Amino acid sequence: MSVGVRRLVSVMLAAAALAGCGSSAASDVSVPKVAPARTFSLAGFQPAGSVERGRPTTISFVIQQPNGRPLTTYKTGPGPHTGIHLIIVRDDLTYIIHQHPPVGAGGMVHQTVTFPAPGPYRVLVDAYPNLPGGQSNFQLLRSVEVAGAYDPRPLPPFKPDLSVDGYHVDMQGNPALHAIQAQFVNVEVTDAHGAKVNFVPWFGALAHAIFFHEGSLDYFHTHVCAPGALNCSSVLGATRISGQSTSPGRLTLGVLLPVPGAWRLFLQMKLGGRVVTAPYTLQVAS
Ligand SMILES: [Cu+2]
Repeated sequence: MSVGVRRLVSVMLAAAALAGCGSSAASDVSVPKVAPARTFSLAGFQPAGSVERGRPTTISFVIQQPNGRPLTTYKTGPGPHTGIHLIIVRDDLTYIIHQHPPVGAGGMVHQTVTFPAPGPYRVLVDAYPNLPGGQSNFQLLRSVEVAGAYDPRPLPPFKPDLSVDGYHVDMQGNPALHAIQAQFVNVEVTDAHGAKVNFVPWFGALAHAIFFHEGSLDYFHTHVCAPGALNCSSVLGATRISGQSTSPGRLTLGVLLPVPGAWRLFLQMKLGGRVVTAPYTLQVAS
């Protein structure tokens, strides 16, 4: 998420807090009127209240343009940077849900998800609008509370080799990562018999690397594509980065993170017809 978006979000939250305190405040207190932000926003977001774990829940919203009209046209075509990406993480980064909901009539978006456990969740809508001269993408945020006792877990330490759904995912070395620097990390993926897997495109990429910062939940997202693939790179400031896979079982991930600290990487790929998520804790120096 860009600093600009974060600033806007905090301005909007401050505006909401101001509006919300009107009911209990004395009536002679004058609250300055805050003009509506000229930005994209989520309208009609559901669920409005807390939800239950383990039960299908429909998330729905419309993205409202700065001019107040619903956003109905999104980028299409090759590569992963199309449409809407709905990414939901529990605040402690123990769970992730990643979906690509279709956009319905009037820009309405519906996606049914099942929250796995109680606690607060960050809902991140990463949108790629198809607007002339517009920005390539932006993120909008909401929170959803899943009822029940929240038992937050600390991030586990970095562990290079993971067993996930019968696959072996092995990050080569313990990478020395730095904020703002574009770096590459190699990952090997083998199946239960030790054979190198064949990566297949899933939503425009052979693998998706989704990064969230511990605590602040800052976000970045890079992709691994086949050589010569179109629209694979992600942009942070003036830097572009994309990962590559030139042989079976081997991914070269692009890592480019805006701030130092502990990050959780969710590495996702489609193997054997289902999405496999390998989570890594990465320490990023300044
Ligand atoms: Cu992706």
